[in-house]
Amino acid sequence: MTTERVAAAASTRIAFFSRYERLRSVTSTNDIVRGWMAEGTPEVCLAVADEQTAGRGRLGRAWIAPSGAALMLSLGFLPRYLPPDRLWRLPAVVALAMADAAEEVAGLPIGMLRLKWPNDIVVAADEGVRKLAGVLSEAEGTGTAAVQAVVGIGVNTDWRSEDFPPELAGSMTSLREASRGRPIDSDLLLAAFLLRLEPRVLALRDGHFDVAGWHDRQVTTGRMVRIEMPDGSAQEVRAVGVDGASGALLVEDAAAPGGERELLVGEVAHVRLGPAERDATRGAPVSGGRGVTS
Ligand code: BT5
Repeated sequence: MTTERVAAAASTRIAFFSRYERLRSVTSTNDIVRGWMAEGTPEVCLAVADEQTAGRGRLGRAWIAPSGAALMLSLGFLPRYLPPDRLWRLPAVVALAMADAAEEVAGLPIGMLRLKWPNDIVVAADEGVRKLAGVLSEAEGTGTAAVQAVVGIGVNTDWRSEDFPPELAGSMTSLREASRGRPIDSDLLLAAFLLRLEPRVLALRDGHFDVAGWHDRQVTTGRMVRIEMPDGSAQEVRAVGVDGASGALLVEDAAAPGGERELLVGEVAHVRLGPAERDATRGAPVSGGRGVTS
């Protein structure tokens, strides 16, 4: 897609948004959108920022992103069309639309970007996975007619590996690095993302969700994972899939009915991934990785 086509497409998409602001520096785009929703702004509203002074991840973790090297945005939804146990589909469609857009804008092979449950976008390499983007979903009024959800996403775009913060250098990547040095324009990525987001949100309103696409991008399936719980305990188990109804991660459990059990997003603090075993004859990752290293 050419720059002109993406720009034209993005401008027509603005009509989909009830409010769209591009901001220079904010604490967190999630806070901006939450404030708008408290004033009664309808869905879908969108805040994009060049810089965040208090960008955050889940469970109070920090999100670090220098100006000019990342795309940071939040979307506000009034998802009365989703039952409470399907709210997880909002951050999922944001992650899926961004993965599609990022592959196109960075010229990556389709399917190269994977989702690490619940909603990280990662690049899988032999030595492990590297995080490209993270999603923060915050809901209020769940189960009531006043339900609101703010979904924020941060993507490492034109960030060079030599500039990665030392504490993240071993676990993160950027679109620039994933595409072997191709310069990445965050505005183009934003436009491509908005193009892909709209049909996915319209589908959700109609009761549809791309379970197959979500399922296919999961990087955990067939791998050993280390599940860290909020109380500090941890367990190593084999992930066998994801559940398109509950959004849960499915893990092996010999004691459970059917030999597997569900882990819901709110129950888990962190998932670490073990290496995939390789099929020596074809070089493809296969189920059965053992040992958790990162
Ligand atoms: C996330 O949390 O991955 C959600 C990140 C959401 C960021 C967006 S930016 C726009 C909006 N406004 C906000 O304030 N937030 C959202 P979590 O799964 O908890 O991961 C956080 C962890 O990722 C940190 O503890 C670091 O280890 C790591 N991390 C921080 N910054 C990173 C980066 N730029 N790239 C890769 N990893 C990073």
